[in-house]
Amino acid sequence: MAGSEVTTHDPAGGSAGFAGQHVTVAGLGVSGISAARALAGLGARVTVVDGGDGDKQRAAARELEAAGIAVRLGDGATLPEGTDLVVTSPGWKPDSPLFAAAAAAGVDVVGDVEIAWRLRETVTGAPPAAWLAVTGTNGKTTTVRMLASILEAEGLHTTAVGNIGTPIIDVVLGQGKDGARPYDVLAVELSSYQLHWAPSLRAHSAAVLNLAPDHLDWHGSMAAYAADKGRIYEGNTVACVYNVADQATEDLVREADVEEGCRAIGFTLGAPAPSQLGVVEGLLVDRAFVADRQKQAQELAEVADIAPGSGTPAPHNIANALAAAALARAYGVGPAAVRDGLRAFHPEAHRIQHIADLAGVTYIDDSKATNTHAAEASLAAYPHIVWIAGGLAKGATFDELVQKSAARLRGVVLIGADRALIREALARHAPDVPVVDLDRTDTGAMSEAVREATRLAEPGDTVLLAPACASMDMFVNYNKRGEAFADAVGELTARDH
Ligand code: UMA
Repeated sequence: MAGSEVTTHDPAGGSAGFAGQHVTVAGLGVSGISAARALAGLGARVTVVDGGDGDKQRAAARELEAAGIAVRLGDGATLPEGTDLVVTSPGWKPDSPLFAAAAAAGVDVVGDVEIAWRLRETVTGAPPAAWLAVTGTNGKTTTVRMLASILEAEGLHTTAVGNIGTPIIDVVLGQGKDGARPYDVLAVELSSYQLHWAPSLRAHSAAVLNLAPDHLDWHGSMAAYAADKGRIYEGNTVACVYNVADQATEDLVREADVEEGCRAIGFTLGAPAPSQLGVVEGLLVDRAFVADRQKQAQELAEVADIAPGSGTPAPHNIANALAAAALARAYGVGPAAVRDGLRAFHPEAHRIQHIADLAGVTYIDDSKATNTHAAEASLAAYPHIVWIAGGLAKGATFDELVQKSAARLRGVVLIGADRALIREALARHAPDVPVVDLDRTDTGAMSEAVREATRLAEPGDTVLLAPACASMDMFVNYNKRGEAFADAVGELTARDH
């Protein structure tokens, strides 16, 4: 390794090799702030650089400067003099000029996940918590939350960390502080960005849920994106969990260099083959972690145990539950805890969230479906749908999504800046489906969309907000878009039905 060498074995929370090092942290967001504070706490001389110079960055900069950390705003390209190591935030693209400067100076660039991984053995002196890692284009957050719920049901001390929003360095360094019980195991959500910058990560077990084109502007190609996702399997010790329905995930397992004895475990919505988890007559069944997988199967839970109270689970959430169960079983969790953990799990807001049943019509908020892959999973979950779609397309095309979903569509209400792209795909592949095209982006637009959708719906139908687009043309974020949908459903009167 050029530049800096970080020692990992450093019992009782020493400097872990960072003392006296000049570390440049790229990015003053959630991960950058966490990394900067942690490294300064370990005795490193830290400079944070950020290309932005807005109010948010200035406020964060003042706080870090008060803690003795140098911050340079408005220049994310120049490498500070004397840098020994660059620790980047995940959002920074590999071709950023800062990294070209680092390469020219022979300085390593790693991410905050890499630092957390290297530090994990230095903190309590006890064996570090195992990492059960999850990636995939969609479903990561749900799956790690399900996994954490299952691990908790087993009585293990755990938490969900990583891309989910809790910086992993904070959790690793916070271990055992103030007498707190150290974590037994962590449920780690990893994005392709984080995986790219974490070369020495070796999880206990890991899952890739699915693989569809996303973030191609960051990675440069689908092959590069897949390769970064596949890093999650590198060095796994017990299980590489893949999606039987998504060959690309199994290919990544095949290409991975794992520890001797590590097994490939599939999950499927069908009946499981040996070394798979699957579904048989409404039951989640394990044919992988049993004494004789040729002859035996272990019942884990009923499908209805997945977040009861949130309606019938959508197929992709059954798949997420199977992936979470596979990782938990790889860690040695018993069947009862899988059932109890899935029962205790509550879906996050705006992810296939059941809002109301009114006059026989079900209203579902999947505002989180900001890309076509997520919307496709959501549309596959209901037989007769009035679909509310549109927003910012981010360069996506909609033909495949419309083709696959056309037979389920009772009607479509289009909103947002790029709605013409969806309208044209509908004209090509679903010309008989009625379409309402709402040419307004004011705050009342969602109310009108919900009223129009209700007009198109018949009893037994689902009105589904699954925009397949980002929200920022009309809303602050997808949360606000989902809230506007729920408010609009709340405003419906008997007259609307
Ligand atoms: N910046 C630059 N130059 C650049 C890029 C960014 O100066 O070229 C600066 C920005 O001005 C900003 C900071 O860097 O101040 C932001 O860094 P970041 O984009 O890496 O974001 P963080 O706030 O550190 O949050 C990151 C993850 N963000 C991304 O991967 C884009 C969060 O995932 C994650 O929760 C958090 O770390 C903690 O681990 C969010 C996400 O959208 C939820 N992830 C993507 C996804 O899920 O699809 C991958």
